[in-house]
Amino acid sequence: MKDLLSLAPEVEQALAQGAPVVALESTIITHGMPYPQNLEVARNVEATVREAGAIPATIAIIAGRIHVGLDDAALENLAATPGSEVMKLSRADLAVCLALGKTGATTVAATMICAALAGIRVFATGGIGGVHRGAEQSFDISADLQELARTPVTVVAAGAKAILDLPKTLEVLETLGVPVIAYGQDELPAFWSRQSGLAAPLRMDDPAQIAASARLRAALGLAGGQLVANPIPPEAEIPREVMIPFVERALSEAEAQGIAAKSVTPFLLQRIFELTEGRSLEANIALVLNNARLAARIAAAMI
Ligand code: PSU
Ligand code: MN
Repeated sequence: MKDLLSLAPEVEQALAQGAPVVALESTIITHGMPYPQNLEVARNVEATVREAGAIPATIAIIAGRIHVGLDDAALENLAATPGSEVMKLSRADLAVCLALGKTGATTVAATMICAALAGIRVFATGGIGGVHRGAEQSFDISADLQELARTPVTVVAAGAKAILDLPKTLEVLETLGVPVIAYGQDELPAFWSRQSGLAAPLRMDDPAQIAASARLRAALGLAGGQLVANPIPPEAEIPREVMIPFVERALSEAEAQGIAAKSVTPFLLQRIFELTEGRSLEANIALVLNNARLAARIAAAMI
């Protein structure tokens, strides 16, 4: 394992001392946001985790090794490389990327796997993948959902992206036995918006409760992690009724152009960015920073 896993010195030290560490994904950098905002966001998210008292560990595969914690040069290099030249890695792709000695960005699923290997139990991101609209035809259901059922990492996200079929995403998570915990409100948040029109299955108001339920899952011998759905701050949100027409338009364009498989999520995010004239990116940045803060508090409560 040592041959495959490279821990940044400060991450290794924090884990050895039992200090709080928060994992961060890299697909959001390579496939989720345009350059150079992606680099600025990646740096700001790390700084936010530090300010909140934890050590950040951004995860990516670089030249066939799993890196847990990237230095600034590695972060910059990843952010500046076009998404088309970096593999987008989920559970299915991880070992192939390593075997080929390639560079790849980890999705929520792959980041959870690498975090768990390193001994990190909390991970902050923007939004998880889920059940795509029309999945009854396309079968497009993100591997992120299965991963939450198998790998013991608490994932802090702003709900699932509103480009997805949220009711179906909740149903699949329920079937898989994944706790979906809204933070501080009864309603499931919908990424750019605080409201989704759907009741969240579970609610907690305190990071210590979230840490306790992670511990108790392990004590009960229950595999898998937890999804914490943290609403975007009110001042940064784009209300649901404003987002709906943009989302609908991006979805119909994707269908008309035959966008499929791994390209669906990056295509939709990029089109919504254009259609909202950058407003969706501002909201995306605010919610990721907000998730980084909460994840750091949960990681501290797990000590
Ligand atoms: N949320 C974002 N931006 C992103 C993603 C999520 O705000 O880029 C990425 C995550 O890495 C997530 C992936 O795991 O999209 C889901 O992709 P898919 O739908 O192909 O499983
Ligand atoms: Mn998919």
